Amino acid sequence: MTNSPIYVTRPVLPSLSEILPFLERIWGSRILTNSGPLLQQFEANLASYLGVEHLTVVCNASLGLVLALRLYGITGEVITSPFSFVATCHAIRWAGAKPVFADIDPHTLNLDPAAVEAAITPQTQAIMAVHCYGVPCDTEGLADVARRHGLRLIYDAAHAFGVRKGGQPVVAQGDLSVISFHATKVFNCFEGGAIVAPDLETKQALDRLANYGIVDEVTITDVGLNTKMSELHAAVGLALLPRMNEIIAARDDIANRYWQALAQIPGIHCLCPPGQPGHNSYAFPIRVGQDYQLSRDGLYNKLREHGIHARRYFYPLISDLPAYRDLPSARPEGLAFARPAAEEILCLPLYPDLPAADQDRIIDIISRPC
Ligand code: T4K
Repeated sequence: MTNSPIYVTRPVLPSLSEILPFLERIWGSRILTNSGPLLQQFEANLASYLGVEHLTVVCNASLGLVLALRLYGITGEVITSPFSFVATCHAIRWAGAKPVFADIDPHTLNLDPAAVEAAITPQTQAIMAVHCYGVPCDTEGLADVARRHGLRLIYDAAHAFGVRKGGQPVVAQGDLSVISFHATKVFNCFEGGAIVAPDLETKQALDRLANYGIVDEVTITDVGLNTKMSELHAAVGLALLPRMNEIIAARDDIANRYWQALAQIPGIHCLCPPGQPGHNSYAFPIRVGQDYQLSRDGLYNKLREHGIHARRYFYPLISDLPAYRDLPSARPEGLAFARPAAEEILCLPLYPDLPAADQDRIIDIISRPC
């Protein structure tokens, strides 16, 4: 047991001996960025690990989402979830488009296709759905709505590294999917992300957008950005990737231990049952019901008193933030399931090397909070 704070997550790092050979290659070549050899190798290894053919690695998922929207020239309305990290909606604004909120399904916490369909107007151009906590969206339902209304379907797959649905990689769904490799994610490169593309032509277009729109020394075809990943970040990814099965299995074990201990407590509803095939145990969210002894915030504060930093992902709702709350779709009566989710959900500490004694302490406090 430790008295130091227990955070909601901790990144896994490659050992220094695992990363050193990659650093030696960088120092030897003095190629530091601009699609260097490590970045290219990382893209190939990553695509193979994820089971997809084409992807563009970028410096973070936020800019990946901006590029995805820019690729299709989307400046009209984009229907999205209010129950997500702010980056989802900020990306829509940075791309020059207009976010429109639709409600979530109370079970998956992801966009409800029927609510999406009800929010469509003549200005709607795209849907940006989030696989919240790595739980797959209703991809068939969303694809059906997108197809019938001629909309682009872009997935914020920030949480969905390695997730499979029906045996297939969930990041292969939709027009594009954007994964995050931030320090807080299942797989990290300190900072980073990837956009999964359906074909080589789309990948090449994304590569150009990620590098100012440059085709060659004298040809610049698009108003691109600089969203490249450096060789140093790619080195971290290359060194960590071979350990990902082991890392996800360790996360599953922690999630399973929580489930065994907490699922029977009155008022505590565990939202992501472990052992679901293809899940990545991104988080362990619990819903604190009326029949628990404390409110969600009461439990959050109680854990804090003990140095345990559980987090209220995602509170406040994006639609309640000053930048978005005046949008017509932000009215609370239209978000009947998202609002209670933001008020009742708490994500417990989960990372592969969370010590069992620390996890027992967390379980103990939740079991006997008063
Ligand atoms: N879409 C969704 C659905 C997302 O969740 C995110 C990011 C994005 C898009 C955008 O992806 P990126 O552009 O970041 O690639 C964190 C992360 O900063 C953010 O990446 C993440 N979602 C979000 C859910 O969580 P904070 O403000 O809660 O992070 P912070 O600094 O409080 O970190 C949480 C805990 O993690 C700390 O208490 C300790 C631990 N930690 C954190 C960092 C950064 C470490 O141990 N080491 C570290 O280096 O936003």
